[in-house]
Amino acid sequence: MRRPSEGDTIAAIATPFGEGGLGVVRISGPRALEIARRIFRPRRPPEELPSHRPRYGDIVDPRTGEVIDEVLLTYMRAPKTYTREDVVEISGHGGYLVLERILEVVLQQGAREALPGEFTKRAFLAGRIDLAQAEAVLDLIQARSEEALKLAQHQLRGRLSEEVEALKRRVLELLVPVEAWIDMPEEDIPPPSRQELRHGAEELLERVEELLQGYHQGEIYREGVRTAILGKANVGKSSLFNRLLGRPRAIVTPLPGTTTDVIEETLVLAGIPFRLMDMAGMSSPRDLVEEEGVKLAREQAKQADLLLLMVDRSRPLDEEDRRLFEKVDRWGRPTLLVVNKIDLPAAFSEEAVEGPRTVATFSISALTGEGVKELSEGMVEAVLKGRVKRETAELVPLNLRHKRVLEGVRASLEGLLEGLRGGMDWDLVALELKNSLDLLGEIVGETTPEEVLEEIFSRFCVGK
Ligand SMILES: Nc1nc2c(ncn2[C@@H]2O[C@H](COP(=O)(O)OP(=O)(O)OP(=O)(O)O)[C@@H](O)[C@H]2O)c(=O)[nH]1
Ligand SMILES: [Mg+2]
Repeated sequence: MRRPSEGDTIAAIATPFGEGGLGVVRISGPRALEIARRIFRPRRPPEELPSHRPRYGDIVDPRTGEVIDEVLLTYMRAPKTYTREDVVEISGHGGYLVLERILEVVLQQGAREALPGEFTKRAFLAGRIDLAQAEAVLDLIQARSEEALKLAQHQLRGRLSEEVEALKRRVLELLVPVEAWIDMPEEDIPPPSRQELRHGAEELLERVEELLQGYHQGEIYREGVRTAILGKANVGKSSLFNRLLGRPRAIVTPLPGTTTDVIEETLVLAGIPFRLMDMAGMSSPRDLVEEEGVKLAREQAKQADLLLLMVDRSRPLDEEDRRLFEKVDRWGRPTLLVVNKIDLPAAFSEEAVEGPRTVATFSISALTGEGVKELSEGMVEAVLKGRVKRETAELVPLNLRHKRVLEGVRASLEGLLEGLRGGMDWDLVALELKNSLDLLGEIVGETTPEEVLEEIFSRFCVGK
């Protein structure tokens, strides 16, 4: 068990800012009940606040006797609460301003305003949830799409934690005989088998690799697929951008050089968030603004997860198109070739295009919408085939922190395997195994340094 968090009583508005019909003020800590008694007047007797049962009544400012709001108040006695401390939740009806008034009287009665993530941090410190689960709460709050939500819920249920516990058990199984051999040389025990150790370490390494592969997949759902629409000026990039979004977000004109900045919007297709970017045409810039625009477009495109490379079929391909193809080849990003303006007479045929190495070609008209549905299906497919498997249930979601820690475990296991081949000292073998064990502990928060904890919990919003 970790140390319980003792000390002060915290409070915050737990529901998001805005015009919700209902809102919650949450109090946690040793003085929660006392504060509730002072500010709450039940509509009907008795006066007591039984645990885990909502009571109907009014919040009253004890200094003035003014009734602030009609509420449901629930007192929950420790330890069966989110934070494992005494918790009071007040559901008000009167909108955000009234919630702020309720919070104000709660603070006047001796609570302190909670820091972002402080409730969840207390839950973690009390051992109610582990760190991977706390992070899942965070992801849940920030989830951008349904799939991301599913992943986060999965993690909340402890999927990653289970995996990590299993890995730790296996490291321990390897470590125990080594430790025994080191610590009790006078006993009559046989030395550990290097062969078995090697097998064990190889198996572990394999599992760690598998987990690390899950990172990309989780990341795609969490962060979205950065998708850049790329092409010469005037080929119809902004028209496609608007068409995919289903609204006129970017300016479209017959003049080349219309778009100069990068415009980004999120588009969710089949549960995958695409961060769609419209940008300046990659043509010779005519002035400083266009020059900067082209530079920006190139930087974005280089880093994109997916490129939609667009050409205009109503005009012959030229030097600028070809130069762009070469660039795209060099960047090596997954690319869909989009042949636009097929409603106009063709100046070349798609088959004849010596394009860059592309995943697939799509012929569309951004003007009429023809072929755009197929293109969006192609975008989904490119992501699913290339990087994401659909069976999210099988996926163990990782965030960047988990990934870094697991990479540390991988390095440690690789070092161990190399050492075992070279006749490494038993002391060092034990050290590498212990190192892996410590690192694994970091994921669930047993050995996580205080700064890392601070950083994680500070990303929460207040009230969680
Ligand atoms: N006939 C036809 N015209 C199109 C199509 N797509 C775009 N256009 C027209 O082509 C012109 C340029 O379209 P934009 O969407 O602004 O092109 P862009 O690639 O964003 O241009 P820049 O921002 O200048 O690089 C506009 O007049 C559009 O109406 C299409 O599929 N068919
Ligand atoms: Mg444009």
